Amino acid sequence: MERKKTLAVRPALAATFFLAVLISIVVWTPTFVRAAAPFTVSFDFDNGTPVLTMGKSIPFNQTSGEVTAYFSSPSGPAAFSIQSDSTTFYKLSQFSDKYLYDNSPLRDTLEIKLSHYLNNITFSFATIQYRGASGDEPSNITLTAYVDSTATTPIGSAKARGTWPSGGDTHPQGTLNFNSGSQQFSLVKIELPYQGPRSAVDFLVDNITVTTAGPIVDSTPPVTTTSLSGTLGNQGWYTSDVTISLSATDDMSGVNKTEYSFDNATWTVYTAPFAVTTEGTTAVYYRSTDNAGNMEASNAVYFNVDTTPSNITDVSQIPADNMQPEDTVKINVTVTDAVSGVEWVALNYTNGNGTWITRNMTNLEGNVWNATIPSFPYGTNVTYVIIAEDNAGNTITTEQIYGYKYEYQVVPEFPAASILSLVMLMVTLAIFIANRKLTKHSNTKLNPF
Ligand SMILES: [Ca+2]
Ligand SMILES: [Ca+2]
Ligand SMILES: [Ca+2]
Ligand SMILES: [Ca+2]
Repeated sequence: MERKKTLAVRPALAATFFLAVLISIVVWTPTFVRAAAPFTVSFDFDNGTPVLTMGKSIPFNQTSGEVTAYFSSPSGPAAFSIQSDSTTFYKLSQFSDKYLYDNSPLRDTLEIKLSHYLNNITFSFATIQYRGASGDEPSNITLTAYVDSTATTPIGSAKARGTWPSGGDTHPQGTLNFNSGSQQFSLVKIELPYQGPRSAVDFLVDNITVTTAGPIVDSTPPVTTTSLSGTLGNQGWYTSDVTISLSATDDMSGVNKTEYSFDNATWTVYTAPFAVTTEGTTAVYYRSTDNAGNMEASNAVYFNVDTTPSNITDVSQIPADNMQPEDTVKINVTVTDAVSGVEWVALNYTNGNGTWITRNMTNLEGNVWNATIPSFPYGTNVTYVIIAEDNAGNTITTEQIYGYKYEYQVVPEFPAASILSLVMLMVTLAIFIANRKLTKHSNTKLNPF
């Protein structure tokens, strides 16, 4: 019977649902005040500011003394509202008049954000369940504490179960206490985890007493870490721009700022990842300062960037032209790389049969590299390109630089010049023979006697 009456309260609560959704859009931001000395205040929903009317749904603020608590739930505004024994028809002697009642039949989480960092919280609770088979224990209610609403990992938790009612009370009631020791928290989540088919899904809280944490004694600077992103080539060189991300954590008071510098003298406040486009070796110095003013000693990360391939110039061949079938051809080139240096140079040639042959070039002296193309028969067309890779792994070919391949032809077996010489020789010989015949005939003619 009592439970039925409780359910009758809900339609009236639903009427305020829409308004409450609108209110919940106005985000209340805790100011995270640190008290000069610890003090204790209580929230009992009866005496705080503003006055909470019966039936009021979350979210709402309650201020008690210097501390403001903001009550909300991921389940939405219908999940919790202000009620008392006069509206629920329960009898709960551990509670003062008004309490915060979980009136949704789901498993609902109550979140309480506080304006101050705390290190202790105590509250009264009742779990809405009825004693069934003997040996059943009342359900455990749990509290999980977080540094603030951005924290994903709790600093700790506690659980407690009430005792079965006696003396006319209707539901199990108890008290839960959580003390965080030297740690601090400003957000708690209260819920009833599933504990079997007979476990409670609804609860009430009241008389929430909190103790603020004292001033923070923080003498440890934050710790900053870096992460680099870019295309990593060979031997630790990046072959692209490098983007640097910094992140920092602090043990107690929190990170106030992170800074970076390229000279360890002029500092810039870090707000977002930034790119370094300068080739060569770059040092990025970094440090962070916490809210207590502790500054981390500067650290540095060093990295190498080479985005430019080597330059290949002065390609020469010996002999320069008129290659004979017995000639090997020496190829000399000059290769330079101002940033990471030249790793290797190769000669790639073909005699036109479709197969390319690669020869490593030898570093003769300075920037001069050399390789030899073997001799080929009369009339062979030889095509070649030079390839160079720098120590970072950037490669380039002469064809990419200049837009063409180098080529030469071994002399044909009967070059035009030789044929011409032969023809001239034969013509000379013919003239000579003709002259000889003419001379002989004349002599005959001139000497008739
Ligand atoms: Ca109360
Ligand atoms: Ca519930
Ligand atoms: Ca610190
Ligand atoms: Ca280079």
